Amino acid sequence: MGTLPLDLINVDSLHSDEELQIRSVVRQVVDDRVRPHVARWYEEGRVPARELAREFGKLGLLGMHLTGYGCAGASAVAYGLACMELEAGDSGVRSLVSVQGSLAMYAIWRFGSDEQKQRWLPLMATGEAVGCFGLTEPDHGSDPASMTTRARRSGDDWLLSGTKMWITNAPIADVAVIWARVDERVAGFVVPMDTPGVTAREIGHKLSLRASSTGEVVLDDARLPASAILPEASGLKAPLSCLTEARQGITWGSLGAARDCLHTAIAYSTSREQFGRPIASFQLTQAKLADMAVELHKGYLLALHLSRLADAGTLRPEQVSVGKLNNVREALAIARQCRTILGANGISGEYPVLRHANNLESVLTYEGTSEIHQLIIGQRLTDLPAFI
Ligand code: TGC
Ligand code: FAD
Repeated sequence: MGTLPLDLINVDSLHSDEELQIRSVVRQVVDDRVRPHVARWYEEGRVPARELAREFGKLGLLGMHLTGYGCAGASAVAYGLACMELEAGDSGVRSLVSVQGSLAMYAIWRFGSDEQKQRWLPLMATGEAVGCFGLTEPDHGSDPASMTTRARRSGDDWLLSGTKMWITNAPIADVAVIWARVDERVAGFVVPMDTPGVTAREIGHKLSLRASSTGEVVLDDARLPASAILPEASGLKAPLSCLTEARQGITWGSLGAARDCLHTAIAYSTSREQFGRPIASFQLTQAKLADMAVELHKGYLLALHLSRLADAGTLRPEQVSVGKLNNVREALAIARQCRTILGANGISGEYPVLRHANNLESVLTYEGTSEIHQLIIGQRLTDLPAFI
């Protein structure tokens, strides 16, 4: 199998041998370690995240686009291909890797002290330590500038108080990057999860991203040494630049989920017969398949173009919004359309399609909702901010 079903426009020819090699290694690990189990993980709402983290660490997938400290130093394109293959398994599995590498590790790598980097990055690159990233709060999601989590001085120490909500990996994490207000400015803190005053609770009853651990983090006067602050992070720009990293992985990853749905729909419709013929022989089915393949290939070219800009060092945040908005929106439309092709089987966990569709509902919301990305693009087009 090529990168996309039938690879209609030969996107494989746009990649180096090394990129294609990374793709096939990640595809293999997903086939071996994720695909056979993921329907059960999803159903049970449990995933062996720490075990997977160590396996992904061995393959160099954690913080793979970062350099030094045991990180692989891969290109943005290679990282994107890895995200695509992981999310073809499940969005929750890709989330595990993006939160670790693009959010928690990136924040420490980009804004941390030498001591913070030496202590955490090598452990996180191997998956021995799992990280999480706490920006969202119960009352402040799209508008993190209004956060109420605060850090105040107590002698040389810091005391952190507040609540972070919807934090991927929090219940299983060893360390959190927590964003908090210090006076009027936003600052970042590296918080070991066993710090007294820090508790993480699993959020239950999720109907989406069930193969991923999501939690609430409560900080109740959690005492941290002076050295816990990220010295290079000043203001909201710091966490937002971490989001720019993670949104690139999502631009690719969402295509993986869509690809898996389209593969399933093609295989199903060519074998399922109604009215004495395969349902794939009906023109209405073929129109659906063709339209989905076209969107998938367009999204691929967009993701590749943006990652090449990232590798050239010229990618801008609003360009990332174009990718995240389009590719997640189209991936969700593809997943829903594929579900119709599977008929009643489309709602069964025996097939991956509704699981992907349900997951993509979270992906549409996290890392900036589709509306927020529309507004970011709108601001660029008009020079008029419409957030407030
Ligand atoms: P605004 O005044 O626009 O910006 C403040 C400063 O930040 C700069 N900036 C960025 N820099 C890098 N990357 C970006 N994406 C940036 N966006 C803005 C900006 O230039 C400015 O710099 P400076 O030097 O002037 O100070 O800030 P605002 O308060 O008006 O907010 C803008 C808005 C709404 C776009 C932003 O708040 C936003 O993106 N909101 C969405 C929140 C969000 O995406 N949260 C995600 C939480 S993490 C998560 O969901 C993980 S999911 C798990 C997984 O990934 O798998
Ligand atoms: P709100 O901000 O309340 O938005 C609700 C609705 O209002 C949306 O449709 C939104 O687009 C719309 N809206 C808001 N403001 C405007 C506006 N100005 N104009 C037009 N429409 C607007 N966060 C983390 O920090 N770390 C994580 O690891 C993390 N993991 C997550 C995992 C999952 C499974 C999920 C579901 C979320 C996760 N999040 C995480 C949180 C995620 O980033 C937020 O849910 C997201 O930013 C949206 O915030 P909200 O849910 O509070 O929605």
